[in-house]
Amino acid sequence: MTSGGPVFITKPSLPPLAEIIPLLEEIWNSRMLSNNGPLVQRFEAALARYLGVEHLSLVANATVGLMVALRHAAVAGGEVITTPFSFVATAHAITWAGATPVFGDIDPGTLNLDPERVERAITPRTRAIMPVHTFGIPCDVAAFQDLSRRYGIPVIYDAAHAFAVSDAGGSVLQWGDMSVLSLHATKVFNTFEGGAIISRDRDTKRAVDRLSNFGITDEAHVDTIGLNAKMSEINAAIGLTQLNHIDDMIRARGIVAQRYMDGLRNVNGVRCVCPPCGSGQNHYAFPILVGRDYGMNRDALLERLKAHDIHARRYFYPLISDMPMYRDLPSAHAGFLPVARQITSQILCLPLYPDLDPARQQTIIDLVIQGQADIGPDRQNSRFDVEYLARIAS
Ligand code: T4K
Repeated sequence: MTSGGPVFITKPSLPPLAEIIPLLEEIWNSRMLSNNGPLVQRFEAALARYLGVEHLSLVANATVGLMVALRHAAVAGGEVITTPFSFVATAHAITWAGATPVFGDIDPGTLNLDPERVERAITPRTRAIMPVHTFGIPCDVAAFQDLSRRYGIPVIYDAAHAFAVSDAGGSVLQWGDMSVLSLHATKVFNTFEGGAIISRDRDTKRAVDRLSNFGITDEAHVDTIGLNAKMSEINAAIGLTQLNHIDDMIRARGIVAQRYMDGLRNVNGVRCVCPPCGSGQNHYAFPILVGRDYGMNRDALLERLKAHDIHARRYFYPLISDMPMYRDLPSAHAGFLPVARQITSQILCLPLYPDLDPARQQTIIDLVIQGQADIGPDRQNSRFDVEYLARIAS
């Protein structure tokens, strides 16, 4: 066991307490705590400016944000094509919106939903496509745009991981009909809990805002079945102060990611999953794939790190399509999702946050390097696959 305390997958960044006090005083003085108060309005405008998008709505978290976006797309009673390789909120939001998730396989390079597989899954019941920019790696946005245009189906991005991610054309959040960001404690930019819906136009933003506020249009009128998805003033106060530091936080993440890249570049059987060079990355996560030619299987490496009080995470394992509430869907059949199945058995996200101690990070790198030579009984990935299938079936 190495000393130095536990290292978790992430450690939320916080602004200096002193910066937040004046905003708390504003709240205490105004007694406006929620319902599109002054700090929410200020933060909404500031965040839209920072992200380079025009129509942004703050919400309580990404899960309700996705529910609102899907509700606006009127998906109820139909199907929404999505990825099985994501956090369970992706599929749950579809189900809560009254639709059935249809799982498509993923691209082995980006780990994102594969547009070709999506096209094959489109039926007259398809109401939307919901890709995820997994780990902040941009989806093939042009291909999804093309599908959307040809079939007349909206694309709603689960952009929970894609804060400040951009490509040559600017923010990836500009693509699709709507994108939903998470501002949760574990994300690149956090407001403790929070989220944001980016809409393509003003009318969509208006509709989204109404849906997030019970469907209320004015004191005497409610014109749709909305829900309470509002962000509170205190979350907005945190967001406003976090904005002062976000560039430094992303830069620091980049340094940590680069140290992993340098340290793990030549490890046999380990592939670092990285966004394409030159894109505006946010370094949300550092996923590696532990292949069959590594010295042990993924779970053995996870345990080895744990023995040193280092808590890597298997994001995302199991596949959503293997969870009890989804595994009987026709699209969840293992044979349809060979890439996702392979990736979920190999994926491991290493701890990454701005102030990760370089010495502790070196321990992580050393342990991964040592594992490549450690050919023992744990190495049997094929056995792992069998165990995985048995576990999810039980
Ligand atoms: N779509 C996608 C693709 C998502 O990944 C997510 C959320 C969503 C939608 C929904 O977004 P939100 O509705 O949450 O806005 C965590 C997060 O709770 C979840 O937000 C996130 N994705 C998911 C990938 O990770 P858990 O259950 O793995 O978190 P937990 O509690 O095990 O925390 C991980 C580690 O982080 C802990 O070991 C310690 C550290 N931690 C965590 C929290 C909450 C802290 O140090 N401080 C904290 O406050 O789900």
